[in-house]
Amino acid sequence: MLTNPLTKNIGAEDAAPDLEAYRNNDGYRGWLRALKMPPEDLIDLVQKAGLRGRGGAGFNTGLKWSFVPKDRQAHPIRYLVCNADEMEPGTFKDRLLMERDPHLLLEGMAIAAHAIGATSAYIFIRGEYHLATQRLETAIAELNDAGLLAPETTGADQTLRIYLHRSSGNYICGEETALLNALEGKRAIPRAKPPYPQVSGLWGRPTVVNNVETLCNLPHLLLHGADWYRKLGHGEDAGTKLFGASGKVNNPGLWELPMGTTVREIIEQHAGGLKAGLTLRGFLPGGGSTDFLGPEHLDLPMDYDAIGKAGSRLGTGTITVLDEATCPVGLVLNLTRFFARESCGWCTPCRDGLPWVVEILQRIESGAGEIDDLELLRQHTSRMGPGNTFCALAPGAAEPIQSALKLFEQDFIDHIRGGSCPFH
Ligand code: L3W
Repeated sequence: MLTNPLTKNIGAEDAAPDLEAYRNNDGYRGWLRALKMPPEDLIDLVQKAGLRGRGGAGFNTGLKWSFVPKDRQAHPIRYLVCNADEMEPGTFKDRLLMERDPHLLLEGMAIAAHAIGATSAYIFIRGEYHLATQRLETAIAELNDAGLLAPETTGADQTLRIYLHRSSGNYICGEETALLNALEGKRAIPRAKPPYPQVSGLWGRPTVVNNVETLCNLPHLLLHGADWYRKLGHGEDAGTKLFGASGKVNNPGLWELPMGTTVREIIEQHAGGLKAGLTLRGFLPGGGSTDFLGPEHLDLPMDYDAIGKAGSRLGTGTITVLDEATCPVGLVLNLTRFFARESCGWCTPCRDGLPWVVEILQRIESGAGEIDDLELLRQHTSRMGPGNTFCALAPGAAEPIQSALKLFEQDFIDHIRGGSCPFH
């Protein structure tokens, strides 16, 4: 039985299957099956399969689709948007999928569009993803030329149109409502939620925003069923996931593994362990906007709830490893500089708070900090917490800082007392 649905077409060579090769390998069969199902049954199937959003929040995908209004006469126009604006620090999973198997994503989009009744679908892609853009453009043209998205195949009233939109913005464009504003040609600032996009999204119409990897799970889920999909996971969560590791490991990269694979297996087996002479001090489980966990959490399964209960988030599932020879203050400063630069400036705690935090971290890292700065950091980051901003950027940026202050407080104190960075 298939155990690597996301990467089954990805070989050693840097190439992507064209439409013919993709179809010869079960391609678009999941979608043809989906087309025979009433949308409600399709939504139910995906919900029961337990597929959770792979963009970082882990919201149940079928449940998200179920919020789209059922009454098609009252809501004739609906949109599907694929969030391909991958910019989370340490995260490079969606890029692999788009570059190496673009038809898998397009098939997933066609399935999702059928489920929610969308006849227009957008891929909002990070502007720097040149190769992925090129390969998706080619794949969309192949699909259109083959007439596969036309009513004769889909049975829908209209052809499904898939548009590729290159982002000219920054990290905040990956937040789903800022993304919708950017697609509408407006300034990319988050909108208040509720209303959630499923009810009022692009141009005020019901809209589902799904991450690339989430959509790539759909073709094989349809082909092999919900039970098969659930059993792919080793723990509480269903399916497989592209897990990654970066930092001073021997073999940084990405691997498709069952949900629930332990952190230890990813770091020691797949990433080949830390480089000679280094030991693990901590790790960010899934991107720069998650909390650090320590070596005592190495045997945790990479599941949403298990990582959540340990005090962090699975996020994007791409682990950043911190070794004991790397300065945690410098690492956190680097991340915070990124988040401060990428803030859209809409909310005060983010626009003004993050540059303040950068200034304090910079002071500490350079050895010019004072012991009161630690309390200042705690205060500033607590003011960025959930509920104080429109979106998750500032609360996410606060997570590595707050957890570093708990786990590595002595390093901050050593910088201040020693008057310089002990790692230099
Ligand atoms: C209806 C409700 N829908 C939630 C939907 C919502 C959205 C999804 C998740 O941030 C995280 C963030 C980053 N009724 C609903 C509902 N929904 N409640 O579910 O929503 P939410 O608000 O939990 O999260 P979010 O704003 O989408 C995502 C973190 O991911 N992250 C960042 C990843 C970045 C990338 C990238 O660069 N591509 O993936 C990593 O950890 O910090 O916490 O669709 O509509 N009651």
